[in-house]
Amino acid sequence: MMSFKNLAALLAAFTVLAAQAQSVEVREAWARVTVQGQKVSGAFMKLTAKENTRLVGVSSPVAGITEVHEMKMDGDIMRMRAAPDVELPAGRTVEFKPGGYHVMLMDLKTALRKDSTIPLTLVFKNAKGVESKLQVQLPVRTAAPGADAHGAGMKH
Ligand SMILES: [Cu+2]
Repeated sequence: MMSFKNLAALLAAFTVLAAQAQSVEVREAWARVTVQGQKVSGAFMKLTAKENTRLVGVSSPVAGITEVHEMKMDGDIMRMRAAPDVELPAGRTVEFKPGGYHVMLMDLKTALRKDSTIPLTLVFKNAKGVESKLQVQLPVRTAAPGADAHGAGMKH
């Protein structure tokens, strides 16, 4: 028979787990609309972690392959590479935006239609190595305001 003290400890542990799941705030998330036949799109958002955290995985049922990519200037050439591990320092907002970090949705199984939403699962790892998952619903939009360095013509 479980003692009251053990039960209290167990409940406290659950509370900690629940809090960890909420430890990264996702704001202004959106995915880019696709045109007929387009198999690749991008998703963008702002991530703010309460404690030092890393984004170690992304997945979405709408895409065969989902990866985090980073675009960076290499001299005067813009290069894109996979970023399997993105640092989210405590309290600092990391922006995923066209021309920087972005979630690449490849081998799309369905068109991303304007005003629909798509699910995206983010996998985080905290400083202790504990993983947590967060599922977000991204509205599908035509574009964010401002420059667009990662449009439909982008080759991967
Ligand atoms: Cu990309």
